[in-house]
Amino acid sequence: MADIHPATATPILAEPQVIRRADYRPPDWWVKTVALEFDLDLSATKVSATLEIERNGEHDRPLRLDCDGVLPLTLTIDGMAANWRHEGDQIAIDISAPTATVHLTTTIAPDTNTQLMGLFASNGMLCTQCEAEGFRRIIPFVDRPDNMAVYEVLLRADKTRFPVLLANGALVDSGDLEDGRHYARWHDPHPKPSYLFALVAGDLVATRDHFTTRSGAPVDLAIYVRAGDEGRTAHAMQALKASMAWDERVYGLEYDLPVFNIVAVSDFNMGAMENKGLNIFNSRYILADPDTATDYDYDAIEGVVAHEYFHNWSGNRVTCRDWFQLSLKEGFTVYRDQCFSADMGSEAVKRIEDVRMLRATQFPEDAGPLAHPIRPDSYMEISNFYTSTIYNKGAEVIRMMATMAGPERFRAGSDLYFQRHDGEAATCEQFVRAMEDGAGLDLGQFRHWYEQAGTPQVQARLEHDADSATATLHLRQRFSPTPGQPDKPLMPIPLRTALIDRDMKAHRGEQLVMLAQAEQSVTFTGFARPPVLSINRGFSAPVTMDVARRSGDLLFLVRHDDDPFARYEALQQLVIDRLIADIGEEGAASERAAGLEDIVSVFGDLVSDQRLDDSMRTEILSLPTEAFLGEQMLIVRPEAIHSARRALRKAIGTRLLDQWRIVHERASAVHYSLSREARGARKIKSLALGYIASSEAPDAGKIAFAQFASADNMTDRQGAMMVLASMAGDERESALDSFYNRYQGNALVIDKWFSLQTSSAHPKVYEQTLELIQHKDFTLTNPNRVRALYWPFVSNQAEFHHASGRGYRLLTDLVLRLDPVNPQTTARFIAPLGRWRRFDEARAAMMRGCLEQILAQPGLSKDTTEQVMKSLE
Ligand code: B3K
Ligand code: ZN
Repeated sequence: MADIHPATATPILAEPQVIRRADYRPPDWWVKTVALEFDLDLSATKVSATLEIERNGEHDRPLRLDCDGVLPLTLTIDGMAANWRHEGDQIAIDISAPTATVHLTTTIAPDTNTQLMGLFASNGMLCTQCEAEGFRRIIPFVDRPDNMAVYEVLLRADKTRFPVLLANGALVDSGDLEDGRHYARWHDPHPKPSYLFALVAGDLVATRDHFTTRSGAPVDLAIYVRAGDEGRTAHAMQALKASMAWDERVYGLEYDLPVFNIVAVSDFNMGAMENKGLNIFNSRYILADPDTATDYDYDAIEGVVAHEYFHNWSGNRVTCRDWFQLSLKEGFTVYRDQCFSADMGSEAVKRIEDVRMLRATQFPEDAGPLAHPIRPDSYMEISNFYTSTIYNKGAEVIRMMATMAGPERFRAGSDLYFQRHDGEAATCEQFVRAMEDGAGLDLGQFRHWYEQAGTPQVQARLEHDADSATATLHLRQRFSPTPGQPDKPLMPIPLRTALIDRDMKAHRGEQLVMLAQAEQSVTFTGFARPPVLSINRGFSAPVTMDVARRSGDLLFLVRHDDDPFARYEALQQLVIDRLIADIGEEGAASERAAGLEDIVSVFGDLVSDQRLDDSMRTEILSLPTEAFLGEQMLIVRPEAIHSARRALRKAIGTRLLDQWRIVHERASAVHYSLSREARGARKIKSLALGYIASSEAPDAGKIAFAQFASADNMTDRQGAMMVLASMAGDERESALDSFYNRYQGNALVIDKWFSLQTSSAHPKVYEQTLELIQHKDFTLTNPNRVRALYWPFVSNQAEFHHASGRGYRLLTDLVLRLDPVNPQTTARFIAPLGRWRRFDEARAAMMRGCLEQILAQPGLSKDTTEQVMKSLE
């Protein structure tokens, strides 16, 4: 086996090299066409590649091919054996002619590839993940997104073990070979970068459907899963067809191949991958039926299927020139999938969910040592830059352009972008220019949103003058320094604003106020009495707002604002102010805090407010997380936050107990369906159950167990299980056991079983987590399982930040064990330790100590090294 190059992590010995955006140069040689042949086998796959290459310009530099753990076993140039030399993580070959045919062969071992990058094995099947730099783990190549080539792929494999053979594009030939083997030849006519290459081989079954594009082209659709899972693909297929129709209707973009294949795999580093014509998915974003998937899972599937489909244009037809432009495809595609999901369901609820996600993941990133602009200037390991900033803040930046332009002009901008850059590898700057030219926007100052890290802070104050009957809005923007960016230029911040009349409980129309200067005032006329300020409606700008507003005004907005997001926001602010005051923090928030009576009373009104549907009602009545409350404080106090929030939940639960019982009963009477009403009923049902449990009503355990036991769907079952998991008593144990026994063997549901326990507020959650790490179903080689166990624990603020430091040690132990197996997944777990500056000295010292211990580990991956080094800076 000496000629096999196992795809293991390359240990790094020195500090990883920094790659800079300013150093971009086009490649010295283009690869124009690629013919690949694979003899597929779990432990030894033979790969051969024939590359037609072309010198780029006048120079005598060698052809350089990127490689990571694979070297050529044979290499010829125009049929003649050629010499190559190793230069860092590339091989170099001298070539004198302007064009040449390069042929190389190698052998790789997919079954030892635990990093899940390149070609890897999962449950006996073979599949690839090449973004960002996985292709170089299959064959040495010009592995960068600006090299776009046409691919033809010949797959050969044992017919019994790998009856299905898939690659990008369309099948052009297939047939049987000797010795029980068979072959399939695929051709993709669209030039693409290597990161979009994919192949799949396995024993899979397909669910099939059809779509006809607006111009009449037929498309065969298929979703491939393991036998037994085919009954759980209908929702994903439905989402795919809806996405295809939506992109035609909203963006005028049609699909461009005769087949669209999706494959679900259980071992996958992220959600899914948009390979041209062959999307590969983490099975959690494909498989769903009412018994195993929650309503939330259904929505996530719809969103991810749409996201990957939309990449066919925003990512594949127009790709990225280099990885610094990642947000060009990711920010835009997230914005597109957000709008799609809003259209499919409730726009208001979707906006709240997206903002909640942004605040939970991106705002902390922007305020910490890993802060970076949506178009970064440098990186060590590109896998570390698939961040909430690139994705979610990137989407907010596109959304601001859409808000400023309005729908029609935004569409004109996007039309121009696709028309200008179709078939190209483009830059963020080119997107902005297309928006300027097509939408007629001046985005000169707006470009700072691409360059600058950190969340802008906006202060707003409304001043009323009775004599002139005017209201003047005073605005100010501020920025905190972020790593490498001590001073920041001013940004244009679009704020959707309305001034609401106190008597009429209405406004005269919303305005878009552009805050572009450090301080700015806008005067509104015709206000004899002071109106109530509603600002950053719909969360039109990704900023933190500090609005000088009395609690009475917030209570007014909760009751009367016609912008659903603003209503949600007003109640969140009331609750945050109250909790900050309860924790004993001084400052403006505490001073303006409403009394508990007022908060309970507004909750009571909203529980039965007829203008709200149940889904929106649940969003509004959910308390902010402990982690989000921590974000509001200079120094996070985990125990104080935990007990203050718990006390408020108990008060709301106890005082409104009768109402929660009524809501729970009303919602329990609604039969299961996927209608909006039924889904809303399930959502409010588990929220009501949570408040009943918080009230410590003696029958709470019984009600929760009854919901668990009688549930005919996963939403109700998991909702009840979440409440039970935090309670003491027999009901908890018996529900957990029955849940486990019922779903043993269903990996996605067993993931839930792990998460339910490690996210709970049970006093013994730490001990339970230790036991789960030893559970026979726990494994480090499946990223879903690792995340299912550890991520809820790490996000469980009071537990992870336990004063003893035991939470930090538990995470450190994971990082040290997981890094040699899967560096990409490991590196994601560094950020929670990197937040040490926000904690008291004792905790900060322990968190730093853990980071130092990790850095001292010999052979630590480049991925983890980068995150730890930045976190310690
Ligand atoms: N483009 C992929 C992400 C690839 C991540 C590589 N580390 C999925 C997506 O954003 O659609
Ligand atoms: Zn994406």
